[in-house]
Amino acid sequence: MLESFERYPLTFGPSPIEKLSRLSEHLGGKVEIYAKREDCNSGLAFGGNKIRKLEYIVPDAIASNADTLVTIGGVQSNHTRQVAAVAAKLGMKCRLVQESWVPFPDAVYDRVGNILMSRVMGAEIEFVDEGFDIGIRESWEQALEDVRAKGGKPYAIPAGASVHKYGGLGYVGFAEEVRAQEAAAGIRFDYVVVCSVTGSTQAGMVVGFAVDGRARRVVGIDGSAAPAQTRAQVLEIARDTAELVGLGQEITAEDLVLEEGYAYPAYGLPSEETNEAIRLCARLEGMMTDPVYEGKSMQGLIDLVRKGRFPDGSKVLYAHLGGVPAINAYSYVYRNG
Ligand code: 5PA
Repeated sequence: MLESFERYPLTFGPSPIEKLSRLSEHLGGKVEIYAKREDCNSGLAFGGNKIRKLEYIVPDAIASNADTLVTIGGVQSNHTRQVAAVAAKLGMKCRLVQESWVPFPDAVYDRVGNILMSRVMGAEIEFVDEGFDIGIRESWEQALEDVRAKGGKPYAIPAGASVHKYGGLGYVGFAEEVRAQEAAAGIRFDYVVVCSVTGSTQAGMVVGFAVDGRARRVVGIDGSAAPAQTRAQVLEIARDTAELVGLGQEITAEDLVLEEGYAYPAYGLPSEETNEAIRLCARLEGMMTDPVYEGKSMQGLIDLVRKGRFPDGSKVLYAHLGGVPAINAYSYVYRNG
């Protein structure tokens, strides 16, 4: 489906799939859990889901003759760190708007983890005192204007590289990659579990898996704590992406599964249950997840397995989308492990 789109390689190649045997056993052994390791998909500053999305956006940025990538996220945004890495790799400048999406008081919240790396990679960083919102922001539009006013040529990448005409393509490619890995291994996954916030990760998967009738087997776990907005954005991106790639079938609201029960108490803040899931997965599998995104989707996965949501014998693929650097900004929460 992606043959007619240009792709600029930024990843190592297909990301590995591994079986989480000890976690599967711990949860009763009736469901086989696997992880697709998007958290180690690239050598660009620890990689993650945005690197895969950016492979289909970068050709457009290069063609536009831009000299500066401009994007937005929270202070500990993984997305802004990945855009900073890609800009460095391309020899472009990078301008980042970091809004106060998470009211978190850790003393070094704005010094460590993602933002530390963005600084080291040379991005120009601007803090804006605005709360969480996945929509198009005035601060980002102003940053684009500011780059232009100073004689630069900006290229606009929205939050999470999501509401961009090519934002959904990377995760259509993920589905195609999974199909090839399934064929090679002689297995087939019954469900895919994925964290959803700005939406293009899940949207791309829904389109990619619609090809073989598995759109509704993509189980989104909301991490935004604003699920109505995330749901609407996933649906819009999925529809636009379906049309763009010529899917030949319509994506409806019923095709979109989004579990809303795990993002509490707020976006970016882990609950005790999220922290238990992070510890359980770390202690059984040595696989780290973060308190903002993947810890919540891991919590969702564990809870849904325990509740019997996946029939016995199911193979469930957990998409690990990255994000671990942010855990450094929560050092006090994990001071005793
Ligand atoms: C993010 C997003 P989508 O935004 O495509 O729905 O992906 C959610 C998601 N897991 C899941 C990790 C590790 C993520 O980083 N992060 C954002 C960021 O600014 O980092 C876009 C919100």
